Formats: sequence, structure tokens, C-alpha cells
Amino acid sequence: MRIAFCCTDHKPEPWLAGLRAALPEADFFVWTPGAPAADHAIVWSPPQQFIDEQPGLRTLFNIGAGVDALLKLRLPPGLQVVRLDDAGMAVQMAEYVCHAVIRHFREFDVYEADAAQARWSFRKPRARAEFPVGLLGLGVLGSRVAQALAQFEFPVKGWSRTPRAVDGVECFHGAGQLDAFLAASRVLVCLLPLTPDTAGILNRAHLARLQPGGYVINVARGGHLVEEDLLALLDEGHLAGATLDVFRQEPLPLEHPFWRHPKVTVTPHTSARTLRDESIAQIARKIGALSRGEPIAGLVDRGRGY
Ligand code: NDP
Ligand code: OXD
Repeated sequence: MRIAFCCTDHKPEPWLAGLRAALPEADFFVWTPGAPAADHAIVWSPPQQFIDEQPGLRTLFNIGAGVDALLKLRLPPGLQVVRLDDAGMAVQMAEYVCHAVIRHFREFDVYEADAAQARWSFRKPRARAEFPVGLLGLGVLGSRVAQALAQFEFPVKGWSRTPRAVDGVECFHGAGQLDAFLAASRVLVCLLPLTPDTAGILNRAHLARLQPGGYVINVARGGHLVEEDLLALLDEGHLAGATLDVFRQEPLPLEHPFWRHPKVTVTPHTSARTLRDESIAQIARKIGALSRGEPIAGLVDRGRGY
């Protein structure tokens, strides 16, 4: 079995060492133009040339959860796409989102500013019941984040495409229940895949439905957010702030207003990083399962876009 490695922005050597140790029977190689045919490939942002030169590929293993960039390529119809399914990302996402929600709710940003001025002053405690958190997306990451937030006793709402049941979460689904979900939320967390149905979902019409003093946390993709709509709602005072990890253009350009906006916290697409060892172990398990003809989790439905 030949397996190509074609991952932009990743040093191949440590990946290949781990993959060879996990699957000694396979022949792993770093793809270069003109390389011989492979059965499977491990990819991140591969060029179209890679796909075009490898018509016999059976599976693309994406070393991330989101496949929006991969699905923009011209892929042969029978090629199966497999995304990372947690692999250590869910707990990181839970940490990031809980941190952002709690920092806002407990006003730790204000305390940080006070401390910088050596000022000892208290804020009035706020009622948790007045900070319902709505999660757009109740998949592998969204449901883990929902459970973590529920542990802190925030009221948690969730929205998915199909009906879901998550302990401690009031669940909504489908376009018909989106407005009710938004009206029930004050903090909004986006954990949707970027698809034609979800692009631009964080727009003025939807964000304006959040409860007054709304707060936006986008940890999914920059294409979900209409940036100028967020800025307008922050400046009009309907929204209290935002924590943003993903952007339409990454790295976020130096001159972008988000960098200096007093109500916006920016992080560099780091909320849940791909962990090499966990990812290698998961991909090796899945390659083993496929060769035994067993089903695997994380198969992407290319028609649906995630
Ligand atoms: P999943 O595929 O497991 O979950 C996706 C969720 O979104 C599901 O609940 C799904 O509904 C819901 N959904 C999809 N389309 C719609 C729609 N049209 N309407 C309503 N709900 C919809 O994905 P993950 O949880 O693993 O990852 C989510 C995203 O997080 C990734 O696609 C990626 O873009 C982003 N991500 C960002 C990272 C970062 O570092 N910032 C790191 C990792 C991922 P249903 O349950 O009905 O299928
Ligand atoms: C992912 C990401 O999709 O890192 O895994 O954004």
C-alpha cells in the first residue's frame, strides 16, 4: 500500500516518522510532481496538480476537521474524503470557548485593564441566567463545547441541520428554528462547517436577533462572518464584543480594524490545533479499518459539504 503525504505548511519528517512507526507495512512518501501513484493520501491544502496527477487515489485523509478548502478542488467523483474527527481538538475547543465566554461574563478583560492601572475595584456580579450561550453546530466539536459550558451552569442552546439531543442543551435545528435559537441566545459561538448553506451566516439580520449585549465567538471559518456587519453592530452598541479566531483573510492583514477594535479579541486560528501524534494514530486506525473493509467515522459527504 502506497501513501502520499502532501501537506502545505507542515514539516514532513516528523509526520512520516510517526506514520511509518504506526503502519510499518505501508510505503509512505512525500509527494513531488511526477511521483508514482498512491492508494491513499494524507493532505492539507494540496495543490490541484497533486489531485490531477493521482487519478487512482482511493482516500484523502485531511489533517484538519474542516474540508471547505479541499472541496474547492476538482476531485474525481469516487474519491472519498475523510476529515479528522476530534483527534484531540474537541478538548482544545472547549478550553478556548469556555475561556472566551467566562472572560466576557466575569469581565476579566475589565479587571486586566484595571490591574494595568493598579486600580482595585469590583464589578457587580452578573446573573449566569442572563448569559445563555448559543452554539451554531452541534457536531464533534460543538457538542463537546456544549457539555463543557453546561458544567459551568450557563444556559446552553444548540443549533444543527438535523435534530440532535445533547444532555443539558436546548436543541434547535434547521432553517425554520434559526430565529428562535438566536433570540434565545446572548453569546453566539460558531462551530459550523463552511458550506454554501452556512457562508455569511453571521450577518446583520442574524446577529441583530441576539439578545441585547450579545457577544460573538467565531472559531469555525472566516467565511461565516460578514465582517462589516459585525463592526456596525459593535459600534451601534447592540453587540458588546467578539472573540475571533478565524478570518476571511489569514493572516489577518496589519491594517484590519479588528486588530485595534476595543471590543474585539483576535487570536491567530489557534483555537484547536491539529495534534500530530493523535492525528497519526487516528489516520493509521482508519487505514487499517479500510483495508479490512470496516466502516470508519469522519467520512465527508461531498454533496453536503461536510
Ligand atoms: P461536524 O461535521 O462534526 O459538525 C458540524 C455541525 O454543524 C453539525 O452539528 C451539523 O449538523 C451542523 N451543520 C452543518 N451544516 C448546517 C446547516 N446548514 N444548518 C445547521 N447546522 C449545520 O464538524 P466539527 O464539529 O468537527 O467541526 C466544525 C468546524 O469547526 C469545522 O468544519 C472547521 O471549519 C472548524 N474548525 C476550526 C478550528 C480552528 O482552529 N479554528 C479547528 C477545527 C475545526 P448535523 O449535526 O445535523 O449534521
Ligand atoms: C481545522 C482547522 O479545520 O484547523 O482542523 O481549522
